[in-house]
Amino acid sequence: MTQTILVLNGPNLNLLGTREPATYGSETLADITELCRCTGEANGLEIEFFQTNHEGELLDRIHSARGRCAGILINPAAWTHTSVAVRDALAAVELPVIEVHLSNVHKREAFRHYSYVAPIAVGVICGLGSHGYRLGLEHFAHLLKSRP
Ligand code: CA2
Repeated sequence: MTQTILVLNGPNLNLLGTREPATYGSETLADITELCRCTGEANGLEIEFFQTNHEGELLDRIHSARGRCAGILINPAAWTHTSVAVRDALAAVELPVIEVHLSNVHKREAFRHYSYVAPIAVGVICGLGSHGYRLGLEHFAHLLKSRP
């Protein structure tokens, strides 16, 4: 049976490729969606991709993964640094979570150095641009293969 990974993207990531290319690169969110689909296909994973600018919608989508998806790859964007609700929702669904950021948040403003999500994540990838999404999905494939 094909396992599904939910790939979630938080606020303003729909603007990728239109502004701030020095920080976030020139790829659009559609390019990243395609990259995730190709990586999923190459690794036997089904990919469900979702972006929202509304925190409640993200919470509902996280809840919908429980018992249905094998893991969550998430770029929570600004909510990384502000949202206890996103962290609690991720913890509640009891699925492995990988946090990803396009930019190296540790090279940036101090308020980006803390993540509410990182303590409940399997791992965090940052600063590798869209390649981080690929690496995160490949790691899920590896994790799921080594499960009993
Ligand atoms: O580096 C990342 O992936 C971030 O999650 C991106 C967030 C930022 O708040 C995090 O600290 C790090 C911001 C996403 C905003 O994306 C934009 C894209 C193009 C133009 C403007 C914003």
